[in-house]
Amino acid sequence: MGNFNHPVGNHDYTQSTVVIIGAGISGMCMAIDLLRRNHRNFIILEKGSAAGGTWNDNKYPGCACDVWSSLYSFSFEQRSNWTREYPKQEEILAYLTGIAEKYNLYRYIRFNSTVDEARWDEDIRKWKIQVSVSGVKDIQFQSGYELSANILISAVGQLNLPSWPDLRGVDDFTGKSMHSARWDWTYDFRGKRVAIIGNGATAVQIVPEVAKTASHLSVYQRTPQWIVPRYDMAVHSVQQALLSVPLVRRCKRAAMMNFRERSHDAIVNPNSALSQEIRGIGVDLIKKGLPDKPEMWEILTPTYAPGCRRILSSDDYYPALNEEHVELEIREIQRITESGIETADGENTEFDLIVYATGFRSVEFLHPIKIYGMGGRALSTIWDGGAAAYYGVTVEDMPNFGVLYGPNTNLGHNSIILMIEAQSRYLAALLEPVIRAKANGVSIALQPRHDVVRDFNQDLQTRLAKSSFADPSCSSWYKTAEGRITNNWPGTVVEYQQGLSRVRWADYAVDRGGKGEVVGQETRIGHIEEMWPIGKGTLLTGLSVALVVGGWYFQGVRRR
Ligand code: NA7
Repeated sequence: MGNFNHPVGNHDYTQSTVVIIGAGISGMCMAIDLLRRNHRNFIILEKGSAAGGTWNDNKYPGCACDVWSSLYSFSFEQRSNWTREYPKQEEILAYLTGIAEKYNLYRYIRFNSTVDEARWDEDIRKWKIQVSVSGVKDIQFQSGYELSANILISAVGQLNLPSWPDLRGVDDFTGKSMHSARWDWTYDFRGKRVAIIGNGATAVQIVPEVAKTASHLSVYQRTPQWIVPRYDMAVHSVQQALLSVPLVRRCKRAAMMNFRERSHDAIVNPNSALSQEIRGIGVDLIKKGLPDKPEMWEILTPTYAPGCRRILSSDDYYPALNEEHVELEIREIQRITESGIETADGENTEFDLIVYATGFRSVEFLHPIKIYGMGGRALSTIWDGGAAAYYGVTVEDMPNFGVLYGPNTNLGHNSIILMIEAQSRYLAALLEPVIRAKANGVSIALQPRHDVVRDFNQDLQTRLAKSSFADPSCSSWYKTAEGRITNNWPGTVVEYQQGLSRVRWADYAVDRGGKGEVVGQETRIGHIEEMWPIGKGTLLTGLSVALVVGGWYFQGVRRR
C-alpha cells in the first residue's frame, strides 16, 4: 500500500519507470499490484477529471452493473455492505473512489492528462509519451509535455469512446441530444417527448427510468436482443451482517462464481441445452412483460443464437414497452431532422430529446492514441486486420508494453474484474525484471515472440469461429465489420486465469543490451481461487443458498 511519507518528487515530472493510461478499474488494479511489489515510481495519466473510468462516464438514469456486486468487485476488496445484488452506478463509483483513497492512488494520478502518442525509442529503450493537458487552470502550467518511461501500460478499456451513429443530420436537430455515456443531468426530461436510439444493455436500463416521467417515449430498435429476468433485490441488513463474516462472504462469491462459470456454455455454445433454455426463458419474458401488445412479441424475439450479443437482464424493460405512451419503433431511421427523426417511409416524428444509446467504438482498441513500437511500427498497422495480443496483454514489436482488458479478454458470462486482476498480476510479474534492471541503471526491453502471438491467436480464432459470437446472422460490438471477433475470450474465467498464472519466459524476446539479469525459465504467479471443488463446494453452496433464500425471505418480510 502507498506510503504517505514518501514524497512524489516534482523534479521527476517528465520521467517515470511505469506510465499507466487510465484511472478506471484496470488502471487502479495495476497500480495496486505495483504497490504490492513495493514499486512506487509510476504515474497514472487520466484524461478525465475523476477516477472510476467507465463508472464515472456512464451516469445515465438507471445505470447499473449487470453482474452481481459480490462478483463485480476486487477479490482483495470484497464488501459485505453492498445495498443491492446488482449495484447501481453511484455505489460502484463510490466503491472505486474509496479504493483509490485507501491505496493512496490519487497521489499517482494526473487528471486532465490525455496521451496523444507514445513512441518507443530503441536507443535508450524507453517510451516517449506525448501528453496534452486540459482544464482551465492546468493549462496555465503547460499545455503539453513529453514523458519518458521504461514501461507503458494501457488501461483504457474496451468501452471508452462513445460511438455516435453515422446518421445524416445528427447536427441539424435543434432539440436536446446526448449520448448515454455523456448524460447531461442539467436537462429535465420530465414531460418531454423522448427518443432513444438503440436497445442494447444501456438502453434497456434507461428506458424504464425515462418512461416513468416522459410524456412520450419512442425506442428505436434495429435488432432484437435476448433478455432474461434480472431478479435484482436489496441486500437486507441481516444478510449484510452475515456477509461481514469473511467465510460467508467468500461462500457467496464462490457460489456466484460457480453459477456464472457454469453458464458459460449457454453463451458460447449455440447448440447447448442451456442455449435452448435461454431462448425459452427469453420468449416467456417477452410474453409476460407485454401482455397488452402481443403484436410486438415476434418483433422482440431474436433469431440469432443467445450470446452472440451480450445477453441482457431486465425485469422492467418489457413492462415499460407495454405502457401506452411508450412505442417500439422498428422503422429504419433515414435521417435526423431539425425537429426529430425521419424514418425510411418519409415520416418525421418530433422530439424534445434524442438519446443516443448507440454504444462504444469497441473494436478500435486504444483509439485515438498513436503508438509506435520497434522500428517505428504503428500499433494501428499491427492491428490492421483486427486487434490481437498474447492473452490480450502483450503485443509483438511493442516492447515493455502491457494492455489491460485488451483484445479477446471480454466476457459475456462473468465479471470482467476477475480477468483484469489476472492481467494485472501477470503484467506486474512480467515487467518486474524491467523495473529491477532500471533500478540498477540498466534498460531492458521485453516483447512477446511473433510466433507465440501468432499461434496463440490462430488457436483462439479457431475456437471463436465455432462459438455463438461468430453467428453470421448477428453483428455485435464483439467483432469487426468483417466478422473477426476481436473483443471476446472464448473460454471460462478459470481457464484464462490459469493461462496467466505463470510467465513462460520462452514466450518473450528479451533484449538486455548485453547487460541485465537472466530471468529464468518460468515465474509462477498463481491465480485467485474463487471456485471450490465440488466436494467442499457442496457445503459452501448450501451456505450460500441459505443466504440467498434468507435474503428473499427478509425481502418478503419487508414487503409485507
Ligand atoms: P451496444 O450494445 O453496442 O448497443 C448499441 C445499440 O445502438 C444497438 O441497439 C444498436 O443497434 C444501436 N445502434 C447503433 N448505431 C445505430 C444506428 N445508426 N441506427 C440505429 N441504431 C443504432 O451498446 P450499449 O451501450 O447498450 O452496451 C455496451 C456494453 O456496455 C454492454 O454490452 C455492457 O457490457 C456495457 P444494432 O443492435 O447494432 O442493430
